[in-house]
Amino acid sequence: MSFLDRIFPSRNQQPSSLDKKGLLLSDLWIDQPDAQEQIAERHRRGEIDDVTAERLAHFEKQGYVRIPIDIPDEIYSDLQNDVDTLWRDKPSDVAYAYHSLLTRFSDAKDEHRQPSCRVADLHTYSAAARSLFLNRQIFDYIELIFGEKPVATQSLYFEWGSQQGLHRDPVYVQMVPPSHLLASWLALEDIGPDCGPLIYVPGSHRLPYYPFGKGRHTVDFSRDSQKDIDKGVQWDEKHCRAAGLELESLTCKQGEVLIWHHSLLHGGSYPTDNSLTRKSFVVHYSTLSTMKMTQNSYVREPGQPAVDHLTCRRLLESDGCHGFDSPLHASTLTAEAS
Ligand SMILES: O=C(O)CCC(=O)C(=O)O
Repeated sequence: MSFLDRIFPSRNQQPSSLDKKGLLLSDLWIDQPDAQEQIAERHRRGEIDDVTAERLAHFEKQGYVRIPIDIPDEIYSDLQNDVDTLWRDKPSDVAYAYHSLLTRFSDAKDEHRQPSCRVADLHTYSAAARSLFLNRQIFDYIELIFGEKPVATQSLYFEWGSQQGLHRDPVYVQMVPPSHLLASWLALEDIGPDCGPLIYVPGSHRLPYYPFGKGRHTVDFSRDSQKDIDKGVQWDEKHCRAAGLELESLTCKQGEVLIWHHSLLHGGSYPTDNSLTRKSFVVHYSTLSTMKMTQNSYVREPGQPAVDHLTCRRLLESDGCHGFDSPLHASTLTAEAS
């Protein structure tokens, strides 16, 4: 038992977030045993068309769905210009991460603009990114899967692949309740096999979670070590092998979206051609009725352990789609107003 566990015994007495099979507890209709019947029934009643019924059925079985969306060409070019301007101006109210926690852009080093770098909440800086963050075509599917109004909580822009190992989002991204989490991944250019495509394991959303503590699916960096995280990776690999599940990688055209179930194992593969970019935009969503704020942690100064934990309740809205402003940007607005 650790020192912290001895002085705060209630730390370990959180209600379990996992069911008897080790799956994340979920009240979403798509996670109920009769989900396929519900889809068939809605199709029979004419509430959803053939394509939508097929896509929802695929999502329920495989844990993801691919949908092509129409995005005007200027959005792609405006976004690219905004990213170039961002790296030139380095504002303090946008954050990025390069092998670290999120750091303010004002501390960015030009040499960090390379594979595995990610920009957080570009949607507060770029109108083009905001139009993707609050994209009606994607929201329509997210709303169908949740069965209620969604809220976009966070965006991530990748100029290259993340090179992140296979993981499940709820282990790191906390929503209220934890199962109310979906993600969309949008290809900002054609994605071939050599640029380090997105990888995922179809069907893995129904595999049990590695318990970091009793009934605890989340990693807690104050008590879990890299060894615990590695054990979780081995656990996932073992369960995929036992279930005969295989890795797939996403090669696709610009404008294709992949929406994944909260528990789908996914990550970023390594490029075989380092000269290639792999531009993509990821958005996380929860449900508007339950998620009252978003939060992020930012390193106060590069190389320093001190971290600011910021929250944001400020909602942006477009075409009936809602999403949170970034905590970092919202804190700057508050500081300016006071
Ligand atoms: O695009 C990628 O390489 C992976 C993104 C990812 O894993 C995530 O956003 O959770």
